[in-house]
Amino acid sequence: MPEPSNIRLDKLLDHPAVADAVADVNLEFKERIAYRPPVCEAFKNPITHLVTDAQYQFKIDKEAHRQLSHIIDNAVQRVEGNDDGDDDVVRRYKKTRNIGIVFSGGPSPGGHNVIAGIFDAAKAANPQTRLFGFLMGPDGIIDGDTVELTHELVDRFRNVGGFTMIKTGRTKIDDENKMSLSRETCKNMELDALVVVGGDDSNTNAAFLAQEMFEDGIQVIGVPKTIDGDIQVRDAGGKVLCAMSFGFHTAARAFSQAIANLCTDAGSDVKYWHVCKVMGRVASHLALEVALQTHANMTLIGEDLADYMDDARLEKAEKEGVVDYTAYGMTLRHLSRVICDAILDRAAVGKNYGVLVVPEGVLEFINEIQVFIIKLSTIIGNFNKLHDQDFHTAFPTLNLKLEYLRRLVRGIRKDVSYHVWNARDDELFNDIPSFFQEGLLTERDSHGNFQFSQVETEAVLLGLVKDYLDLLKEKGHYKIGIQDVQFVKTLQKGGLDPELYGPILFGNWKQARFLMIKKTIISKKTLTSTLVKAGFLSDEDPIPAPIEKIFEQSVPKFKNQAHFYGYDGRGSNPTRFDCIYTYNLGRTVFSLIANGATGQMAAILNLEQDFANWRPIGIPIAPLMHLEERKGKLELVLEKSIVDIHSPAFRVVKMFRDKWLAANPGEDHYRHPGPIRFAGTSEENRPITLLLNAMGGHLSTQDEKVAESGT
Ligand code: FBP
Repeated sequence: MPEPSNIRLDKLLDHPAVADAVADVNLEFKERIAYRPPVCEAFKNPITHLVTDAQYQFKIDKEAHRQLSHIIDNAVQRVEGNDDGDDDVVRRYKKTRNIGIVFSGGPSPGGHNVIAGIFDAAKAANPQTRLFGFLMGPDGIIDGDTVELTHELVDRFRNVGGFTMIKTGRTKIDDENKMSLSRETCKNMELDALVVVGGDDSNTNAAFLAQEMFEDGIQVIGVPKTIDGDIQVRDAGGKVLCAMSFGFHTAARAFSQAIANLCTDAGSDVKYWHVCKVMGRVASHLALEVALQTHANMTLIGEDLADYMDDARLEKAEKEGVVDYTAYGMTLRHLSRVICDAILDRAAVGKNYGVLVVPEGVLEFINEIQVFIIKLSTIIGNFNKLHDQDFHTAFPTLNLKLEYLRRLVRGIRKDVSYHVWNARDDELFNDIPSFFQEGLLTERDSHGNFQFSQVETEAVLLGLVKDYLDLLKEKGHYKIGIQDVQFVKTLQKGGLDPELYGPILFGNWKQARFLMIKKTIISKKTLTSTLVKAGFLSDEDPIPAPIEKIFEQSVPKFKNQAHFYGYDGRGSNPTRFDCIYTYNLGRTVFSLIANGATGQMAAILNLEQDFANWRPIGIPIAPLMHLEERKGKLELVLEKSIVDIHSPAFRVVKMFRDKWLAANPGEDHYRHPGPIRFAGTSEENRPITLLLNAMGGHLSTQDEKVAESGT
């Protein structure tokens, strides 16, 4: 190899190593796009047919009957291979079609494989069939912005993350104008079918589009997408139809890898608490999976916090014969105390570090925040109704707004809102950092729609945690435990007798491996006076160096690092599980289209089992819809699925909480799921929540005991 100084620039650029480095594709990428996921048994036949599966029943909403009459009677359909279709069936299956596909909402790893699956199945059935991608999400349908999906285009994105092929957008087709523009686009393009790849709202949209275009003969099929994992479908009897939306596994694995690395770092330099907010707009599914994947020291689960009951308050209320609604659900302040307890418990055994996982949507489950939103909207609404000036003009600064709220507590009876805001509200509200108070006080609609995702949740919590830790430190409760052997060594090295000093300094001398400096010793001054009182020192003497050293080691400095895991994991290349899942979802979509279905959502049964047992199905969307309040109106929507606190996955996490907190002298229990590897066998793994929840039912008390003992 020539000396670096002798390489001419043109030669340097020709060098294979340089060419590799500057190429946009690397080996892993090449392997990805060359990979062809296996297909479910049904797709090995040249054509498929649909078989209605009557074992699945739904409790149908009257309004869904009224608004979605064309598709409400749809049933669950199994996609099966068809060997002996007559000519007519084959002709219908293989007819030339135009199919449009749209991505809707946030990107979710595997979306490109949905397209690839539809594309391969459609082209295999009939090479003349044309597929179109709507650009930039539903706006592409409304505006008629499309790109034809060619072999060349599809092949560039196989098994690759993101939605870069056709992009995505969050527009909802939620009014008559947008609906009729969309219908016009589909008609003008002579589409046979429209495929909506999206979350709960997008699949709701898919149902309405299916209804709208039923008489035009345009079929609409939905695909369950979202990293949040909150599309999980069961029938009325609880039988699972869709266990997990696609992309969840990849995002959870990406977050988990990064968080597991932080666990290693935290346990190495032992000085930071890492606070990791993980995406999931509302539901805490991703945080739960991260807990299972990483065994981080503490993971908050919003749904669990909402379930909290303050027994002391309930008891008091019962004695007084009143109902205390504030006893249900956890307050922010209480939550910060729970976090502080964990920090204190670890500090007591010398671990002034750790990893805390916070779900993005946690505030959604804090009762008092919901109550604030409603109360403040009412107060602002009342003010605006009664005065010439609007609330925000009358009180332009946060201080003025807060002062107005305080006046309400003092009871300005002429203001109709005086009974809405009480002293407890004021007290809790004053606990909240000012930027969050400001956020809560900004104008919103009468039902208080609030953008939780825009709030720095971790900052809100950390602010409260730090304040309380300071208080605990002042009171002498927050200290770092000192290992007994270390104390003995330090004192002996400095020529002092540990047996003499131990009982003076520590509250638990000889009782534990980690010694806690007495609560009354909170400063060098109090340390000196303790030693003076014990007769070990006179007022003028300096504190002996070894004692001072031990004291300093016992003084906690809470240092934290905040992280947000969201967009990065959402943009990750899919795990092998998501590659295979999404490709087969795409094949399922085409089978549903080719067999004339509409208003169905593609899904795969038995995702938790071996691939050989995966079964493609169509789930009717309309029977799943129910009425929910949205922007002040009752609307038919597909229900979001939040974490079930009785599910095996949550129960396991709950049982292992203490073990993973590791507030004892032993090791931490961090788990390293490793990177998302495309090759090898580890990527055959499925989401752990999926595996656990497939066990169904509840764990027996015996199981819980076994788990708690960690054996
Ligand atoms: P979808 O429900 O559309 O899949 O999006 C989910 C999500 O990734 C949430 O986890 C997150 O809160 C939100 O999108 C972020 O939205 P945006 O991309 O608009 O910032």
